[in-house]
Amino acid sequence: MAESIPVGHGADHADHGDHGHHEMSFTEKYVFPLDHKMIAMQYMFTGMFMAIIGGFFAYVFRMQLAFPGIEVPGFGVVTPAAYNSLVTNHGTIMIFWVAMPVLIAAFGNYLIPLMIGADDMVFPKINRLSYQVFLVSAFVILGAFFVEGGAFGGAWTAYPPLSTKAEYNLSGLGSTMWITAVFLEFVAFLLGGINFITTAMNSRAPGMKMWDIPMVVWMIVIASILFMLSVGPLLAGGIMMIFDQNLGTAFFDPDRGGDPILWQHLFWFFGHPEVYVVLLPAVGIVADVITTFSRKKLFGYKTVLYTAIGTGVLSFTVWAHHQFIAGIDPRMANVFTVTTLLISVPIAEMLFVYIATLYGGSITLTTPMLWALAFIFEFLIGGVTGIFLGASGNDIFMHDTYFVLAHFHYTFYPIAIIGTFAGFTYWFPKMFGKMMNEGLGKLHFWLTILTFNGIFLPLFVLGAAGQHRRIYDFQNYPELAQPWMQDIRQFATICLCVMLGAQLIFFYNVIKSWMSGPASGKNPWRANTLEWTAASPPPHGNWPEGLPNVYRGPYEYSHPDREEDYWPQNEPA
Ligand code: HEM
Ligand SMILES: [Cu+2]
Repeated sequence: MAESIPVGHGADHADHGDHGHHEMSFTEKYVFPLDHKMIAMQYMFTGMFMAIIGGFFAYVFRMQLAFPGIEVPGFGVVTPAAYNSLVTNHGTIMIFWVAMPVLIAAFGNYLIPLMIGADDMVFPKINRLSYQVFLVSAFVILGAFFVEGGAFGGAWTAYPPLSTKAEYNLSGLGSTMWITAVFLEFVAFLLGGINFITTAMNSRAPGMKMWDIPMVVWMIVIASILFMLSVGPLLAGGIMMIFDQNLGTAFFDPDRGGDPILWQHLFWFFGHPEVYVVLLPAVGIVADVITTFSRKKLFGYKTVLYTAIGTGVLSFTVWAHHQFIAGIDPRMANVFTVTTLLISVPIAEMLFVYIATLYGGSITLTTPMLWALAFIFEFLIGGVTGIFLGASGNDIFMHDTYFVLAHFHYTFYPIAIIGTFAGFTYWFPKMFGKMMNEGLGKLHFWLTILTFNGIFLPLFVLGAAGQHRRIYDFQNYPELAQPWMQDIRQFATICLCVMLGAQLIFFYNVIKSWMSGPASGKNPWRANTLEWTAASPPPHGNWPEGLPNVYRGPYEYSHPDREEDYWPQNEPA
């Protein structure tokens, strides 16, 4: 069987003759594909579809916060229960059904074989299975909105006893569907991770050494390892939660001797590394984009790599910073304060490395480059505000306020949205063989970035003024119902509406460029990495004429001995 032997897949292809293949039916090609690029597209467009749903939920509950009690156009009046389940599923969907599938699965599937010079993943059938399990999980999470009691409303962190008792969360079946969906999604990513790691390690083109692997590939590999190492306890916790919900066990139920804090440990032991699981691929995308558009070598390639690994290891030691007010021993809180403040060092270092890469480069501000620069700038705000929250004494005041909410949106939004746009606009010519429209791309960029800051910067202020998260109607709290506060809420919501509207420009640009954009050729950005040596879009098998050889690292831009300012990895010296 081809997929059990790493090198076998290529041989398998040769058997088909000169890639004429048998004509694949529509179902074989688009519904149950084995080609890594098609699976990548499935993940990409499912993720984008889920982003629209997650964004729509944000629109509905932000309308409720800005104009309490109104009939939200396109939704209706938001009840308190609906508010809770919209917030819960917004968070859950954005992390597990948008950030994960797009950044890891879509970019990982698309880029890993193409950037290491392989014709496909090592295990194409596991790859296909991964997407199928993922798709089922998406149906389960969305299906919960249609069952009796509605979708789960106990927050994306699902703390017991709220999450385990139907009489508290009011959504018996919905809460079981929520945890089942998350469980299935984890299974899908375990299956995907096996492929990413083995393919990157075993199927590299001849001549490609460890240090010749492009950064985005490394980052997806490290992220997959982090995911695998952290998810086990939460999978166990998920089963325990399903038992508590349905079979009368009491792992987490304090009334009957269970321990609700146990869940918090299991959740955050996974939950904090999860931030790095989605962060690292975005960091990798940014590395590849900024080197191309500053025509410079990545400053400190190995430094970035070791830093990423070090950050990954450290990320297993910070989880209890989410539990500073959960009654943990203050001495223990000190330990977690120290580890948390420590982890900001490598992250800051990575950003410095990027700034050093840009320094003195000949920078062109293309749309992907603007996104990459915005990532550096906006993520910096997320990182710096995290330091406030990592200090346990301060977090006693800040915990569960909108300061926290603004902080983590300044990390997740750059990761999931900005990072994705950087990668998507950069590799669009490869994926579809067409150039995107730069004017529309820039308009979309500026509208999205300005409104993003318009939404979330003011929320730091509200948070510092004591505004709590997960509140349905602030008019019930006189100290939070002051007119200036309501003005800020309305401003944030209006910015959100403009931002969501601006996404139409993006989808219009994608469809129009795909249909009638100028042809891109193989290497429109004059970049070094191997994917740019394949046809655009690459055919099944990627290089039917024969796989490339590699002679050097991925970032040899502006080499003094060369006339051209780039030096493709596959070009003999
Ligand atoms: C599209 C713009 C977005 C807006 C306007 C927005 C707004 C919000 C607001 C206001 C809340 C809290 C509501 C409450 O506590 O009552 C929230 C929660 C959350 N958001 Fe977003 N968000 C956006 C995008 C994202 C993205 C891209 C991610 C992650 C990739 C994300 C992840 C989360 C998470 C994890 C929660 C916590 C949910 C919970 O408390 O259970 N959001 N969002
Ligand atoms: Cu954390």
